[in-house]
Parts: sequence; C-alpha cells; structure tokens
Amino acid sequence: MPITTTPKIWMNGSLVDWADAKVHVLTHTLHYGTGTFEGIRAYETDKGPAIFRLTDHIKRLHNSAQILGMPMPYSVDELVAATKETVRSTGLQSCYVRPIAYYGYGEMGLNTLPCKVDVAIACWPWGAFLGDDALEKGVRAKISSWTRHDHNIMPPAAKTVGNYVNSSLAKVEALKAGYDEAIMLAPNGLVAECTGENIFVVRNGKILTPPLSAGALEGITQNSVMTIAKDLGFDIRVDNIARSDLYIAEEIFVCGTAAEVGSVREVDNRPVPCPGPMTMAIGQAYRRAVRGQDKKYAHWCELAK
Ligand code: PPE
Repeated sequence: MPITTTPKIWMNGSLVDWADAKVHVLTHTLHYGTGTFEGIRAYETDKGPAIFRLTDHIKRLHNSAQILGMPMPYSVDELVAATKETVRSTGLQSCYVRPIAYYGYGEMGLNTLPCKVDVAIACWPWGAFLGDDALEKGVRAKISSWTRHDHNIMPPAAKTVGNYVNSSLAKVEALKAGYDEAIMLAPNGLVAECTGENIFVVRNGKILTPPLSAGALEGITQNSVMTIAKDLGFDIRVDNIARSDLYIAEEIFVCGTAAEVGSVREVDNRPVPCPGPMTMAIGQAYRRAVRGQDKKYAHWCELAK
C-alpha cells in the first residue's frame, strides 16, 4: 500500500524532516534483517488522537530486542514519549505508527556485537489492511505452502525484520493464487497465524486462538480481543488448532493492528459461515474500544498530547 508522507520522522532522539529520514546503503539491518519493529495505530477520540496500547507495543519492542540480544538505547518511557511526540508532529487525528530498531551504518558482517543500534519512529495515514469492509464481507484465505518459523530457526515471538521474509512469501503466493490472505502452519502442522494477523477459530461454540508455542506472535490485538470476548460472555481460550478445525469452523476471524478485526469467509475454497455473530460482536466492540467510545477500555487509549 502506498505511503502518504507526513512532516516529521523521529530518528535517534530528534524529529527530522520526512525527506531527510535516510539511512546508508550499508546499514547493517538492510543486509542481514536483524532489526525489530512495531506496528501501532493512533485513533481519533473525543479527547484527541489516542495511541492504542502504546506502552504494550513499546514493551513488546523491548522484548523483541531482548530475544535478539540487541541492546535498546532508549527506555520504554522514552520511546512512549517519542512516539507521542511523533504523532503530535503529524497533526493527524489517526495514523499508523511504525517504530523500528536496527543496526546502523559502520560495521558489516554477522557479528552484531560491535554494531550501534539506531531507532526511528514514523507515522502515516494507513487504511485497514484487508479492506475497510473485511469484518462484514470477509476475506478468502489459503493454507500457505510456506511453513511458519520454527522457534529454533527464527523466534516468532520477536517481531524481527527478517521474520517477514516468511510472511511476505506467503502473502504474495496467496495473492497471486487469487486469495486475500495466507494461513501459516507451524512445522508440526498446527495452525500458527496469518502473515500479519493472529487467527481465531470458533468450534463447538468456543473461540480458540493458537499459542506462542505454535508460532504465533503474541498479538496485542489478540490480547484485546480476548478481553473483549470474555466481557461479551464468550468462551475464548488460547489453544492449538488443527488444519481440519479450519475446514469445519463455525466462524473464523483474524486480527492485528493494521488489519483490525476481519472475518474469513473461505479457507481453501471451503466456505466458512460469514459474518459470524461472535466475530461481528467482537469486531464492532473493538472498533468502539480503539476510538475511546467504551469506558471499560479507556485505559488502552493513550492520548498523544
Ligand atoms: N502476527 C504477525 C505475524 C504480525 O505481523 C502481526 C502484526 C500480528 C500477528 C498481530 O499483532 P498485533 O498488531 O500486536 O495485534 N502485524 C503488524 C505489521 C503488518 C504489516 O504487514 O506491516 C501490524 O498489524 O501492524
């Protein structure tokens, strides 16, 4: 999806003009994929732009760096403040926010120990990833021929730049085959997640979502959806899902910061009832929550001011 420019990008402690936010072609992470990033959204609320679960996202960025053994030069509090400053500088009421920590210019070779870590935060307006009507209309998904990373190959719990080669291969394969999204299986055949979303499957009235051990990122939207679903009185739990569960599911939905909550109406050309009642209730509650329209979840909306 094309990028719409905004005035400033935060780089290593200061806001620079969008056009000046550049890196050298010998930037370490460009060659080895060793960085880590986050995807966050700011939404318009009555009180001004609010960044949804900002602190939790920045904590996950720190955790990803910890998994990679990458020293993070800024604390969680510093990056929370920097993200708010960047969002404010855009003048936008709502936007996508992309913090990235990467090994910069100055060293080459696989040893990251001598490399300096650079951090940048950019914001731009971005529509819902699977389309604004993905909740109501649903998307067509395909089991990918690409397997999700094994924990001992690329840790899926870290949102590592290089991990997304796997997601990108699966996404493009699915699109070229005429589908909207790919569902990735772990090396043991269990369902892991989608290329940029967590997945939920309704079976026998219960909502299931795969655990980190099955190769899923611990999604912040996944976590929000679990809270919302419990508050709605649904039986929702983290549990393993087999491929067959997908084919006989009562409902399937996916969720992520960029995608929000989207229904799945078909897996491998097998229809899935869509839009499902639980999916709709959760998706609509999520839409209200991110905009600060539900007091119960007001603490998730961290004001940019
Ligand atoms: N799994 C993967 C692989 C993933 O990339 C994301 C987010 C999620 C699950 C959901 O996580 P969360 O956003 O915390 O609920 N994907 C981000 C990047 C998407 C992109 O294509 O770029 C996002 O949604 O911002």
